[in-house]
Order: sequence, then C-alpha cells, then structure tokens
Amino acid sequence: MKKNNMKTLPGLFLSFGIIFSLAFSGKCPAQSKMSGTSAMIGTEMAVFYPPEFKSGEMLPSFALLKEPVQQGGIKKGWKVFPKFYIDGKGNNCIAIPVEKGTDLYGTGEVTGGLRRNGKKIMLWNTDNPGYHIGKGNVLYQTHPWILAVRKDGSAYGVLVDNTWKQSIDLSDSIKVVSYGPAARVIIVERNTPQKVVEELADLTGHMQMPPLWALGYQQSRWSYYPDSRVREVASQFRKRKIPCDVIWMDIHYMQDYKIFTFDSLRFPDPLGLNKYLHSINFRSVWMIDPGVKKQKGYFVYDQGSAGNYWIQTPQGKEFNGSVWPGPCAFPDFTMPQVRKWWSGLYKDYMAQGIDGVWNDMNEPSVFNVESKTMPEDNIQRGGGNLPKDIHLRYHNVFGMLMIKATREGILKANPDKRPFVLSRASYIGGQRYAATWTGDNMSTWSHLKMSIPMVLNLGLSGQPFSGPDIGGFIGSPDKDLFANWIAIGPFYPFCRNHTTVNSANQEPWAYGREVEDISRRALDRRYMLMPYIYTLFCQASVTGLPVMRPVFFADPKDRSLRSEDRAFMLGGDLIIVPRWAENPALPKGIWKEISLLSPKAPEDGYQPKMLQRGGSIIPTAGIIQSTADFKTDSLTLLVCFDKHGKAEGLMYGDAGEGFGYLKGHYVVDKFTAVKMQDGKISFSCIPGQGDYDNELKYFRIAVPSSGGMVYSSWMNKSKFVVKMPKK
Ligand code: MIG
Repeated sequence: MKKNNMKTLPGLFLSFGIIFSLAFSGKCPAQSKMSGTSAMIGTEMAVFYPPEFKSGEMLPSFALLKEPVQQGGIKKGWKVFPKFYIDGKGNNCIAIPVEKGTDLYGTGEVTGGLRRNGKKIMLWNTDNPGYHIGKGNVLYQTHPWILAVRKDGSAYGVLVDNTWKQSIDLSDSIKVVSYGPAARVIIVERNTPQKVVEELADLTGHMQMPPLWALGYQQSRWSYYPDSRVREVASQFRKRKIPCDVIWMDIHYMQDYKIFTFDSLRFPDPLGLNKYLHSINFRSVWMIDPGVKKQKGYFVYDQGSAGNYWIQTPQGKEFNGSVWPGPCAFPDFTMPQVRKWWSGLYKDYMAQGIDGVWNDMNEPSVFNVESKTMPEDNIQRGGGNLPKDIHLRYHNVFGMLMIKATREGILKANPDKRPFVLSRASYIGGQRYAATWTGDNMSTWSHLKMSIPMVLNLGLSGQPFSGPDIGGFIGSPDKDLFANWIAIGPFYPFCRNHTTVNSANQEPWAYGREVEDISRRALDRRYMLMPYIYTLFCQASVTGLPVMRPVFFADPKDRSLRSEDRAFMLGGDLIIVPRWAENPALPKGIWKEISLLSPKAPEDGYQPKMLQRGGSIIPTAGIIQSTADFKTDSLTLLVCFDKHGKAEGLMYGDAGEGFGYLKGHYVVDKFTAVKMQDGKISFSCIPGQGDYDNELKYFRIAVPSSGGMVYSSWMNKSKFVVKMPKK
C-alpha cells in the first residue's frame, strides 16, 4: 500500500474498519522461541526480546496493531542494538547507547523543551494539576517511544512494547527501566525523522478523519451552567462575530456528578439545549468520567454491579475510591463484556443531541490517596486474550481501553457520523480512538511557551490531534497573556479555550474590546486556513505525519534547527513564529512572510508571524462563523515561488462528516503555478481522484511581496494566466 499518495485514500481508510478487531487479537507466540532472540520484522525494522521475556506477562500488545511477523535474523550493517540487563534493584532494564550529536525527541506528553536529551520521565498515568507532581516528569499519558535524529539527519525510533510502570532516562544514552517484567523493543531505521514517525503510525494505528467541526475553535470552562448560561455564551459568539464551533459541558451538568445523568435544575432539557445550539451552528461535547457513584438505585451502578463489572481489590471485592461523586466503583475495561456494556450506555445519551464526548479523570484519578490512583495490586480480570493481572500492568491502558469503548459506543449510536472523543489519559496508539489535551496547565507564560514542545512531542509520538487549554487552566491570565495565548491558539491542532472552576471569565470578550478584536483576528485566521488545516488532518490520518511539526522537519540535516521550539511548523508549508520568539532558528531557503487578513487589518502586535515555504501553494477560504458555513467555492491561493519560479499545493475536500469519503466521495485538488518570463503567472487546478464536488469555482492568487500581499483579480476558470498588479 502506498501511503504518501493521497489517491490511495479510500483503500487505506477502509482498512481502518478492521483496527478494532486487530487490536488485542494478536496471538501470543510461544515464549521459548522469543526469549533472547531478535529478528527483522520489516524493511529496516527489527524486534529484540530480552532473555527473561514471558509472553503471558507482556502480550497481546496494546501499542501494536498486529503481532510483528519475523522475517529472518538481523541483517548485516544494522546499527542500533538494545542491551537487556537486570539492575541492582532487580528491575528489568534496557540500554541503548546514543552516538554523540544525536538529538532525542518523542516520549509523549512531557514538560520541558522539544529536545529530550538529558531528561528523565516516569511513565505512569497521573492526574497532575499544574504539572507539579514529580517536577512535571510524570503526566497523564504513556508513550514509551523515543525518536532519535543523528547528525546526518538519518533517524531511528525505539518503541518499548510495555504497559507496565516504567521510566525513561535520556541522561547520556537511552535507558528504560520496567517496574514489571522485561519488555521487548522494536527499532525502526529510516533516512529521515519523518519516515520514522510515519512508520510509528503504521505500527500503532492512524488517527481517523475527525468531523470537520472538531477542527473549529471551541469554548469551554469548568463549568458553564445552568443551560441558560450555555445559550448565552454561545449566542455571544454569534453576536460578536467571533467564530466558534463547539461549546463544552463539564461536570456540573450531571446530577450529583453521576455520569450519564443530567442535573434536573441546571440541565432539565439537554435535548432542547442541544437543539438550540445546533440551530446557531454550535456543537456540544459533554464530559463522562470513569468513576461510577456507589449508590443503589442509580442505573449505571446497578447495571455494573449486576454484571460484576468493577475492578476488584486483591481480596476479590469491589474496589471503591473517591472521586467527584464520592465513593465510586470503576469499570474493569480489560473485560470485553464491560467495554460492550459501556459502549451501550452511549445510545440514550447521544440521543440527547450530544455531538462529542470528553473522557476525563481516566488515569484513573482517585482522590484522598497519596498515589492519586487505585492500588497497584487491584485485580483486573481481562478476558478474550487479555490475561487477568494486577492494576500495575493495566494502569497505563485504563484510559485507552475506556476511549476505545467510548468511541465504539458513539459510533454505534450514530453510525453515520464520525466520532469525536477527547481524552486526558492515553497510551501510545491512543490516537486511533481519541484526540487529547494536555490536562491541567497553568495560566502562566512558562506554560504558554511549554505548550508548543508538548504538542510537538505528542505529534512525534503518534498523536497528531492535541492542544493545551488556551489561556491556561489553573489561575486567570492577565490581558496580555491571554491575548498572546489566543493568538497562538489557532495553530494548535486542537483549538480549545478552557479554565478551572471559579476562575475569572475567559471568553474572548472578557478582557475588553482590544483583546476581543485580537481574538477575532486570531480565530478568523484559523478559519481562513481551514482548507489547508483540513488537508493536513487528512495527511495525518493517511501518513501519520503530525499536523504541528518541529521546525527541524523543514531540513533534518540542519543541526541548528534541532532545538527550536518557540517557532513551529503547521504542516510542511508554514512556519509560525510567536511574538516572543526572538531570533528563532529558521531553515535556509525561501520562506516568505504572508498575511491572511485584508491589508487594512491593523497590526496588533500579538498575531504570530507566518512564513510560507518557497515552492508551495496554500489554499485559504473566506471568514466564517463556524465550519457549518465552510465553503471552498472561492479560494485565495497563497503562492510562494521557489527559486525556479514554481509552486504547487494540494487541497483535500469531502463532506466533513460521515463516511462517504471511504466510498470515494472526496477530492484532492492539485494546484500549480509557474512564473513566466514576462512576469505573468500561469495557474492551474486539476482535481484528482474521487467524486466529491467541492463546488470550486473562483480563484484568486495572492503572492507575498516586501510591501505586503499582492492579489490577482478573481478568476472563474481552473486554468488561467494572470498579470499580478504592482504593489
Ligand atoms: O478534578 O471536570 O483536567 O479539564 O475541567 C478536576 C473538572 C476534574 C480535570 C480536567 C479539567 C476539568 C476538571 N477535571
């Protein structure tokens, strides 16, 4: 299967249907064959087993879509070998020496800079408000994955196929300690870091196309209530002409924090609320936590108890831990019948007109205990081919199993719609079920700056769809910080403003007229870029390349770019330079500053600079208030020529919802522009494969020049020659 060619979309997407059945279906090969062995498992890809490997304790894999097929011994010239050993404390360890000049990335959701050299990370999903616990080196998700980029730009990836608690130490080599059994390691060799990241997606699964509305701006707080307040906030966006697609319902909508219920006073009519929201082109996403209130007569608790679905104590009793509703029981998502039951709960729930689901607290978080979670020796009973084992083994995949069941439930409830799930906890491969946000950050400058390498490293670890709480969660940003944050917001793959309970209002208009205008300008830019952003999501789902990328992706051989994490790339054709990034490291070659808004829009000092790659064409559309109005009938094509006077670009389009695109109802337009000797530009748009009609009719070319953008007149032909006006 060719992956880089957009034309293989339908075939590739169809294969997604079997992901659910493949994951966890891998047969466990006999343990004797694997211990201490190694083998090629693909082109430039190998697996290494520790001598102590016990398949019953490690397989089936949660990371891999399918069991690797061994294809003979390690080939000659192979470079990266892990060493397995047991340390003084009896822990199973893996060491991989790292050549000088090699830069390390990945390791998932982490604090600190983009480059991970020198870092120590604990992989143990933890509710970590403000990122204070463990100096921020233990967060909500687990990605046992390191991307190593050598001096010459060639790269390799190290995947430790292990759900047990473990730590990664990148002080002077790659050292991984398992606080459980010994794990196998998969190593991927490629010529470029991009190719390694693409292979990671092939191994662990691709994100599926989200609904278009999920790429719009989203407004949240803990919590908007009662329902009249939700209506009020949503309608303010329309009145003030600030684009927004989604409003979020946090835990106050529930009756006594009981999941799958609605507070009878605050939210007496959720269906009516959702109908109103839909009527003004808003979608709504509602929260579901894993803790189920222990209360006889509450249907979720009764059903779970009748089915014997709860995680158990070592003595085999129902485990209880406190969360928002007080004492709770926790579904044992390792049991297939529990996932099935959980999925089924979404039928009536989604029938309230709910568009998406937000799974929080799924590390799982437990209050009033030092560990912040349930005891490691709790019993999870498994089933299918998942063996019964202790929580220590399944803790890091609790969230992933929950979002798998959630996604399946939403899909069953609304089979014609693309599911949207947002999860706080996850495990490598979690991108196949949900998008993610980076948990409880703070309204501080350092967390604004850190959000960029966090999202970048999530992307380099297989999760293309993530973002932080814009404005910061804990605390209240001042005017200047909020304005800076909302100006960067449009360039995160997941673009949501969220804040904690009782903090100051954080809507774009809460800071007065000036910041409201800055916010509108920022969000207008995201919606104008939507044809490009949607194409990047398609590319991410097909190839596994992240939506937001590190600057060094522009030139992996240029070592001066390897630590740049203030500036970043959106796709392959745009570099975003925040206002606070003084002298960012930028790639050589042609990168021209562009602007999207009309030349009359005032320079407000907050919007980041955008640099376009020479040789590219970026499709942009008009300003809209939500993606419900998204149209590609009239495109402004930003053309930045390379040194040969050529440029090209792609635009993916489909219905933005549903699964028609799997049956060929999509289109990829290919744009080319050539600068001719007389200075005129010859342009063409050729639609590629697929039968979706995106109604493309009018084109206009915009070329960056030193005096600002120069626009051609509108043309209603897909091939034309224009003379650009002088600036
Ligand atoms: O214990 O649902 O990270 O986004 O607003 C806090 C309330 C629980 C944590 C989430 C946050 C959410 C909050 N939740």
